[in-house]
Amino acid sequence: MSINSQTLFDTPTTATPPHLHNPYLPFITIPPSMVALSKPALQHLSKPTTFYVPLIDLSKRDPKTQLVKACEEFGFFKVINHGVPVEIISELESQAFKFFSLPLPDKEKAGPPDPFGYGSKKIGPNGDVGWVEYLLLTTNTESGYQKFKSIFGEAAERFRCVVNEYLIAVKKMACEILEMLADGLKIQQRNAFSKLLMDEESDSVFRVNHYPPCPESQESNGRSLIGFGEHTDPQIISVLRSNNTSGLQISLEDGNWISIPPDQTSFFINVGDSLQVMTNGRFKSVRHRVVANSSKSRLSMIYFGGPPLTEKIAPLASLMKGEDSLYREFTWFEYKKSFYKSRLADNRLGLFEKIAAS
Ligand SMILES: O=C(O)CCC(=O)C(=O)O
Repeated sequence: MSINSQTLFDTPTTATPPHLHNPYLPFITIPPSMVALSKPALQHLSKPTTFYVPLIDLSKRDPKTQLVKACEEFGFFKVINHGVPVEIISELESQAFKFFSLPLPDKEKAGPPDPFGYGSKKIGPNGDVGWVEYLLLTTNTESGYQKFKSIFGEAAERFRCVVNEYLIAVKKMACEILEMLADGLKIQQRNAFSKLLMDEESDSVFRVNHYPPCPESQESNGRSLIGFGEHTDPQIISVLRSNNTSGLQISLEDGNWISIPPDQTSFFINVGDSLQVMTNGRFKSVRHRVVANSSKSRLSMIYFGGPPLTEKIAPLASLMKGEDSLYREFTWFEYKKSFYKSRLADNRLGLFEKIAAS
């Protein structure tokens, strides 16, 4: 069972300008539809149970069995000794903070996110909102950066270079993980998953989220606002790195929400819907969300490794061993079209499950 939107409630809170000195003044108007969690609900849902985030040390000789187990049990794990240079991560983070500290009208010149560019509060086209502002970029180098030239000037080029360096390193790590997973599943073709990210036409995206601090008491009567509503990632694999501000939560199979302690030196990996389908449900696409932090800014950077638009997504034959496919085949393009019509919290794979369709 996973938690549904009835355990959340809409907050008809209107703007209550809280802090005259709040550096995030443009954020103080809370849209009426912004979702908040009551304190008791949060405490109940984020039980400090005995859950430990699976920890994978990529410098160890053979973590494939651990990797497979983590993907089967939670669809979520943390990697250390990942080989992504700290300097690249720090530079990208500082460039991103620099961008988000610009006045709102300047940032808006890099918007709207149609689908790439700067966005604030609105997530997607179907009414989802969160206490977040973000940059959404394609991983195909050039497109999208024109929007930044007018505000970043010369710095736009440097920003593009740092994003590229970061993406090269993170994609390499993601592909290594996918290859170890294929090994762990005894798939002959080691690159069965990774080749989709390596493909020149790979439809991967990069997102930088900034969650300004959101003081609980005055803005929402002790309720904590949702920074990014619950959802699963549609692609194959997501690689998330954040600064040391908490907020990320994952949903366990029993519906409990677990807060994930931040760790700026590590990466967190999510299994996406497409990998769930390719493994015929053996790997779990993890449901997750972000709760706004009351005192500190959170900055997260996520690489979403996706397949080419024309790629057919279906369980790999070598994993079926006589089982029936749980999903009807679809192209990544069809899946994208379908999830762009949905809300964040919807069970978007549901439409492609064979049982649901019959
Ligand atoms: O910001 C985070 O930590 C996670 C955000 C997220 O889930 C997303 O952008 O899809």
